Order: sequence, then C-alpha cells, then structure tokens
Amino acid sequence: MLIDRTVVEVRSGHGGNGAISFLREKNVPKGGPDGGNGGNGGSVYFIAKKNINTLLAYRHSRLIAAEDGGKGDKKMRFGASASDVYAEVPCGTLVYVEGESRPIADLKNDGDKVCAAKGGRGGRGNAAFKTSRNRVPKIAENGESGEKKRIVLELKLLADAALVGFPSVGKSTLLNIVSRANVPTADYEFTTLAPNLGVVTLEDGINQFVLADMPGLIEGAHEGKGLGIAFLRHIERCRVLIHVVSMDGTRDPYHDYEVINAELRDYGAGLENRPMIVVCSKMDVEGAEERKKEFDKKLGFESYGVSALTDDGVALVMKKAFELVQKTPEFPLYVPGEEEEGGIKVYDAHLESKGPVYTISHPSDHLFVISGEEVEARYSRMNLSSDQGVAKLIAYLNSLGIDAALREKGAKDGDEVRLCDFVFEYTD
Ligand SMILES: Nc1nc2c(ncn2[C@@H]2O[C@H](COP(=O)(O)OP(=O)(O)OP(=O)(O)O)[C@@H](O)[C@H]2O)c(=O)[nH]1
Ligand SMILES: [Mg+2]
Repeated sequence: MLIDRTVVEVRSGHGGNGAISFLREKNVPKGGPDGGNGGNGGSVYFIAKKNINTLLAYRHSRLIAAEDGGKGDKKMRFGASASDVYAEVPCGTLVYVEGESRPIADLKNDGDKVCAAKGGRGGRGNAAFKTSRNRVPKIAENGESGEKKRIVLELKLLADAALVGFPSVGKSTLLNIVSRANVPTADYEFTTLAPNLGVVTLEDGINQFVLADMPGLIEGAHEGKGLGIAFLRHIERCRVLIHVVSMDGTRDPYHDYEVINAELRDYGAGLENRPMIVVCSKMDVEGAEERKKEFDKKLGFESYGVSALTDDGVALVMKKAFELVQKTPEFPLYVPGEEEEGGIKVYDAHLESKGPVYTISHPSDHLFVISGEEVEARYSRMNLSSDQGVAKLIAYLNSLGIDAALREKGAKDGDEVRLCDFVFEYTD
C-alpha cells in the first residue's frame, strides 16, 4: 500500500538551565560567579531522501522527539547541547502544521530539509550576568521550552506525466508496456487502487520521464463516487496529462472524455489547464477506427491511436509526452517566501517620534553594543545591585527581542554584549 498522508507528533528538546555557582578555592576567599550555561535542546527536522519511496516508516512511529539540552554546572561547565533529529521522508513530501492550509515546506529534492520543531535555547548561567555593580549575581536563566506540534506529511508523487481516464480503458496496461512496471491489470473496473509510477525510456534509449498510472475516474468522482478524486493530488505536480479513451465500443468515448475533463476541473487545482495528449486505446478492437474518426470529429483535432496488443502508436505517444514535458514549466506547489500580504501596520506617534527603542552596533569582532534613548533610560532606572533587579533587566531585554536581533546582526556564541555597564555573553 502506498502511504501518502500521515500525521506525526514532533517534539523538540528543552534548553538546559543555567547554573548558579561561585568559585570556591582555598586561596581565593571570594571567587566570582562560575555557573555555566545550559545546552540547547535538539531540533526536529524533516529531510528528503531519494532512496525513500513512501511514508510507511511513520505509520507506526507517531512521535519524533529530540532530547533536552544538559544543565549548566559549576566551574563554568556548560551543559551539552542535544543532537538534532533528522526524520527522513521521500522527495516530494509536503510538510504542514496540522490545521493549516499552507505547507511549511515542499521537500522536493534530495537533501531539502525543514525545521519542524526548534530546540529550546539553553539558559545562561550566573557567570554571564556579572556587572560592575553586581559582581555576585545569584540568578541564572532557565532553558527555553521545546516545541510540540502535530505535523501532516503528504507525499505528492514526482511524476512528469500521468495517465488519466475511465476505469478499464487500459491505463495500467500501457504503463506496463512502456516501463518496467508490473502493475496488475484486469477486465474489471478499479483494478488500480493507488497510483503507480514507471520510468519510460524513449526509443533513443537516452531520454526518460516518469509516468504515473492513476486509478480510474468516473462521473461524480469529485463527490466521492468510485475511488473519489483525492488521489489526484499526486498529479498536481505533473506537467502533462495523457487522457486515455477506450475505442472498444463499450462506452461513448466523447461523453467519457468530457466527464473526465469535468472531474479534473472540479478537483480545483487547475489540472484542466495542464497540457493534455488525447489517446484512443484498444485500436485493435473491431470498429475502433470508425469510432476514432467519429470521436476526432467531435474533438475538433486528431487524437493519437494506440493498441497495447500490437504496440501500434505507443512509442509515438511517449515521444510526444516527453516533448511536452520538456517544454512545460514546473508547477510549483509552494513557493517559499511568497507569503500572502497580511497584517495591519499600527502607527504610534509617540513611539515614532522618539526613534527606535534600541539599536545594536557591532564595533569590533565579538562585541555588540545595545544603545538607544529609551533602553538606556530604562536601564538607568533599574537597581542592579540586587538579583531581582538583574532578573528584571533580563526580562525587559527579552521582551524587546534582543536575542533575535543580535542573532540577525551575526552574533555568535560567546560574543560579548554591552548595555551601558551591563555586560553579558550572547548564547545561540
Ligand atoms: N484488446 C485490447 N485490450 C486491452 C488493451 N489495453 C488494455 N486492454 C485490456 O483492458 C482491460 C483493462 O486494462 P487495465 O490496464 O487494467 O485498465 P485500467 O485503465 O488500468 O483500469 P483501472 O485500473 O480499473 O482504472 C484488461 O483486460 C486489458 O487486458 C488493448 O490495447 N487492446
Ligand atoms: Mg489500472
């Protein structure tokens, strides 16, 4: 069975707590603070791998968790950062947060990855909070919490072209003869229950494309009739559709043709606008030629005729399909960064006239300086001789999003950050 959609829970690790400790040595009566930082919690990533074909691995393992970061310790010992977890998925997997309609990633190519749950940052130990006014800080930060999310993984097959049509028109038979696929075929409807893929090699022995054989569609499929149309999501990426219509005389070909086109349209993803090759199958059956002539007349152009029995016309259709695949651009399902415009900017005359709350400058390697009228005014009002005072300052800086701003400016682990005479270490 092809597992093409699954829900998993991801959990990243908590950051380790920073330590509060003071150096105690025989000959050093009043040693300074030496509590180390906690380590970062591990993150959970999904990564596309070309040697994986299904989401089967996630059918039973429903939880993907990364470990917590280690605690900081005395003597400046830093807690260990936990390893990130990379969960492997097939190329062509879309990753969604459950309940959201927009994917967070489209992992198309081998090695594409996305962070689904970010590990919590380790807390700073008390050694990081020494100031000229408070040389013995008795506070440390706790590590940030990890994230917990439910993630929907959806596999959209990466086929270049797809065979669509009513049941029993010979789609699977066609796939079998043009590729090494060995898909069951039979003279009853809905033989194929899930899409199959085959690699088609043209007569030149060089050019190839991937062809998908889809389950049959019937009238009302978009309302759930037959096998429904949910499986059509697999062909959203296809550049070309090969629409197979049977000329065996058991059905009205033109009516079938219109019904399938309507179902493609009702699917709602623009499939009706895909370049399409119309193929009349079973041309070996008596009366097929006449039926095709009639059909082409209604169509207004000449369709391709094939017979899987005699092999007639098959190579030509594959060549045409390849040419169309070549000249049709890809249909991206999700363009990163192309977010919808949204949100309303709130203007605040008070804030705007005063300039930014803070700015960050980077005067030398490993040094960042926070300045600004407002942040400096707040700082000067704080009593930093007590631990509560320092804790208040840290909470204030956190509320300004200083850490993220520093990261953006290129701050690295261990860099020094100054605000007036308050100095602390940046941690990633
Ligand atoms: N005479 C003749 N019979 C064919 C030809 N192609 C397929 N058939 C027969 O038609 C029947 C249906 O073929 P399938 O390939 O299973 O049809 P399908 O379109 O994949 O059907 P579903 O999977 O149910 O949608 C089988 O009995 C095939 O042997 C052909 O070119 N000529
Ligand atoms: Mg089939």
